Amino acid sequence: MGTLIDRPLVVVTNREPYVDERTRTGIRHVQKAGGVVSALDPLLRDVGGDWVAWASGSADRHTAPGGVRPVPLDNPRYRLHRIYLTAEEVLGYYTRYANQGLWPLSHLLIERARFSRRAFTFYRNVNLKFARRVARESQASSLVFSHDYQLALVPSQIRQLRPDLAIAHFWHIPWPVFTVLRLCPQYQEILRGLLGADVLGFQTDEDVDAFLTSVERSFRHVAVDYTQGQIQWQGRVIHVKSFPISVDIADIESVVQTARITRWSRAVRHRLLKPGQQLGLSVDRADYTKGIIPRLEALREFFHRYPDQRGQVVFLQVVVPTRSEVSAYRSLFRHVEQESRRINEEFGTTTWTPVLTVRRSIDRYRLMGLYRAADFGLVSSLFDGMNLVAKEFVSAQVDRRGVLILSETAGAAQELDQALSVNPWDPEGFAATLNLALSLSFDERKERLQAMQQHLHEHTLYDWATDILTVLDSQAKAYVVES
Ligand code: GDG
Repeated sequence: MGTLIDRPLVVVTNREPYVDERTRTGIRHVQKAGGVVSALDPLLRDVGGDWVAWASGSADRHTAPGGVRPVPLDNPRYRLHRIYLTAEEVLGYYTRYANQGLWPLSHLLIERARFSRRAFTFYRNVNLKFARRVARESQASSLVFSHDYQLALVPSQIRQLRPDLAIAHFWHIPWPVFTVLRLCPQYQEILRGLLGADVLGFQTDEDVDAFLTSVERSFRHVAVDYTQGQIQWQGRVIHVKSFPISVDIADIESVVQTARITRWSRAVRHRLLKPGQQLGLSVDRADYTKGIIPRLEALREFFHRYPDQRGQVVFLQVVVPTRSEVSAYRSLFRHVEQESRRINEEFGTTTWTPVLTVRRSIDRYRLMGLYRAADFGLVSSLFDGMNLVAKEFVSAQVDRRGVLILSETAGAAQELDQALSVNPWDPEGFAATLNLALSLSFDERKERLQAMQQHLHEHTLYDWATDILTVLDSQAKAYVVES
């Protein structure tokens, strides 16, 4: 990584990697959970630079006079630039337009999507605040790396303010097919916003195809080259490519083999399992796209169809609170509790509770220890850009005992082909696959894991970032040569 980044790097995301929260006893400095942050924080810690993000913590202003906070606190490696927003702005751009509009639409859950012109006005104005800060903080040679569906207009806004900057934007979630995209009343503005970038990254080739088709169908004066993944638009060339995001497998392997996490991982098995029982694990933000309810329905089906398996499996679900300002998310929590209780009441005994729920965020080290401890991991997203949990599970399985059961509609399924694949919409098929997973021999589990671990060693988080920034860097150089 070090050799590539000889230019200053400016990362732009909605969520900040470190938040300062006011508590009764003082100020708590928290590292946030979530795919985007998990991916980018190690990168900036490694190469240094600037990160622009919304200041969401209650003590953020206090700890960042002037809007800048060096992070991480114990060993500052880069500068976090905080964007302060009013409650009304957050409601409009984040809760409404991004989370109740673009998020469900991109995951093809059309009936959940709500759009409004008023919310879009907030979205546009808040995006502009981000763009202005980036324009101010960037040096002439900076590479700008912006992210995701909350900031789709930022690339073109930055380009207007600073045409000299090289910009890559990565879209972390699925890109919807055009027939779905066009339901968004502002879809052309969203596309124009993204087309301000030099490089547009998506998780899979399917996303790239869907994006290129959307552009071709939306505008007249545009040339789309599907083979090269290039768009000619307003005298510029935009490179559109899939860059599957990944994890730092070497780091995860070393974390789970520390003495503390090895002990913790053993203790978890000892505490939760009786001899002969297998431990199942799922870890999700409590989001309706993660298929938590369909998974519990499949589990119920499993205990119905395979009575011999009752008492043989303990299923631990970590469900991390998220976006609690949206009512669909609050009700999902209640629903998860009801479904889990139903399974426990129907099948549980005085000595066996089939489903255990952890309803809070767990520190990263222990989370990796849980992955190591499990005999099988369940990822059942209805739709998912990538799903880093699947890759983390495989990475942490140093004892090679765990089977990964993975939704075929998660981006990760395109790479982790030794996982057992499930259709989250098919409870009977899901239950049968779960039964198969439990019966796999140690040798077969080991072989499958080895193949997937090798893939992850060859496609790391650093490769992901390097690939995107290398393409961006060469574009920027080509541009300088031409002009
Ligand atoms: C979006 C896209 C795409 C979870 N619970 C805890 C915790 N986590 C961490 C996991 C993992 C991350 O959060 C979740 O990442 P996912 O990829 O599964 O999902 P999203 O948050 O929806 O992320 C997704 C991703 O962006 C990256 O491009 O893969 O498709 O939707 O890293 O470990 N971390 C800690 N405690 C928890 O309790 N510390």
